[in-house]
Amino acid sequence: MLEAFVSQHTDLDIDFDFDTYLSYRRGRLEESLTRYFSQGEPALLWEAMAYSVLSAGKRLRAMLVFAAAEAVYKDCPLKASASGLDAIDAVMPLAAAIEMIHAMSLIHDDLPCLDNDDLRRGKPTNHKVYGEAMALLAGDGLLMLATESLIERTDRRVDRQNLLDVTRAMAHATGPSGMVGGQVKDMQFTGAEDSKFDIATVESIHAGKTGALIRFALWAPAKLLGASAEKCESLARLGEIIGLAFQITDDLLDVTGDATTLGKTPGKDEATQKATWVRAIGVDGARAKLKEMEAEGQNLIEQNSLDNATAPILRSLLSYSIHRDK
Ligand code: GRG
Repeated sequence: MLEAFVSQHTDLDIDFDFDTYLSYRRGRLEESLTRYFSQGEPALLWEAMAYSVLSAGKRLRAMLVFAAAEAVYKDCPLKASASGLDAIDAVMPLAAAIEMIHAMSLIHDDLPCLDNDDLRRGKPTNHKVYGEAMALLAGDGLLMLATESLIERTDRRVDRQNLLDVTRAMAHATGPSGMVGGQVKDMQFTGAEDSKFDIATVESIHAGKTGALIRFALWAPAKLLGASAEKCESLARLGEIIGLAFQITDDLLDVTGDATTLGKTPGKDEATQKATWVRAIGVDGARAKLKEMEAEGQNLIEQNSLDNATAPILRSLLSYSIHRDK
């Protein structure tokens, strides 16, 4: 079965097993990331960057990149021109860049000046191992390396204008209109009484803080491979749904999860009075909202024929982002 994935990334006419699919795709990502982080100077900075980026999380964002690439590749110009470029190879630097940005955001989020967390992915947080100053700089290093390596490592057969558009969109999703802006709103509403925020506030915090990068992870591979504007847009909309559903699940897990499974400290949202979905609409309300989002996502995938009938990768990733225990 794995051999079939190796030879036919886009035409999955084999029995689809989601766990096998995830483990194979994660394996390829880890191989590339390990290669990217095998050396560098100053050594301690590279060690601190590698500590976080190679410490395996769920790799959801990278999995979304691969799934979107597979969804569009058979109809896109690169495939049509028979360039010989494999869909996964074409988007690997993009998947790695997104994982670097995600890792940097976790390092900074865990710092004492923000969430002040000791545990991440089941290990001591970056600043607990390397100190605050090095953790700050490891985050800065990862942020810039993400851009540098995306531009440098993307195969020359990928259209340069598409690469430029994707690089610009990556900065947009990460910066003040995306992740950084969402984090600032999150800070501004932390500690607020329930009556001081509503669903629209929570949605806007999370659309920036978590949603922007997840939306980008589904839109960018389609853009990079030269897919139609309609395909890019429907994948972006799916990204918004998955981003929102993922964050609602995160808020629920903070209430219902345990530290060992989560690999991070639960109960922090309540302790710090964060503006979460659970505080806005309660546990039952959040679960009902998740059901709605899942149905909307499944419809979107079906109506836009985003999944191959024999390999429901996007449908499985949507469910995975909702029905997870960590
Ligand atoms: C981008 C310059 C710059 C600064 C970052 C700190 C900050 C500003 C933003 C915080 C972003 C953040 C940490 C959002 C939370 C997203 C979230 C739910 C993270 C957990 O993601 P998972 O569950 O983690 O995918 P794993 O460990 O599985 O990868």
